[in-house]
Amino acid sequence: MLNMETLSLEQYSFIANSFSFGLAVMASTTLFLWLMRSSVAPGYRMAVTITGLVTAIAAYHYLQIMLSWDKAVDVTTGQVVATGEPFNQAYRYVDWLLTVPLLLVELILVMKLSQQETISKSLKLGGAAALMIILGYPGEVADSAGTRTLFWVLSMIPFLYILYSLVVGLKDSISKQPAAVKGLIHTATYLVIVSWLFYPIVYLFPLIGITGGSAIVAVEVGYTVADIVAKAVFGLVIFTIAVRKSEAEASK
Ligand code: RET
Repeated sequence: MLNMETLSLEQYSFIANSFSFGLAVMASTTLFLWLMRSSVAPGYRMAVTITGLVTAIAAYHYLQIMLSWDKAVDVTTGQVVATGEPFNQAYRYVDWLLTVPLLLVELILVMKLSQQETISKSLKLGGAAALMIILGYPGEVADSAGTRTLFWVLSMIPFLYILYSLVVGLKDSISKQPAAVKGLIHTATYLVIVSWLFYPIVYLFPLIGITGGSAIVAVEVGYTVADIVAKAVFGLVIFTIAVRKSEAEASK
């Protein structure tokens, strides 16, 4: 459980503001994606719908995270006083459990592989992603550095498998993509790799000498920034790929 009283009032508000920003980004990206869905060819609408679903699920969880953050302390005295109600970090992990496999499916769908390949890649990568999140949670809520480290190591195993599959396994598929989108699919794949690398690094902050309120700021703001890049920015790249591929197919 986080010790909320290690936060200064400024740190507490900074985190609250970053959650609020996260909610605004996720909700508006959802609206944009769903409203623009008909501007892509029917074959890509599923990918765009799922992209919007990811940001919608995230918007809901950011709202819950904000409410839980608000309830965990009382600031009416001008200081951060814990109310005794714990800040619920499970919302973040439940959000990831749902959205991370969907993000991978999105990337696979936009490549339009054979049905068999789509299903087998989605199951393998989606399953590994779920395992990675489940193994991370016990460490996130643990008070001891040893437990945090142990679950980091365990969660890194499926994580590295996913990265390896993306870099090596999808390279083949990328080379078969039309020229107009090869670059963008490349960008999407590397955006996944770079933005996802953020998470295990943010998780390590409390273990590498950042303490007290600063550790809470580093972790909460760090995950929020990573979520915005991995879901909203990535979603818009997927949408652009779908638009370009639709145009390329229409002019054939
Ligand atoms: C954890 C635990 C420590 C080790 C690793 C982790 C990886 C988390 C990742 C999360 C990605 C989340 C995304 C959310 C957006 O939708 C669980 C922090 C490897 C990669 C992309």
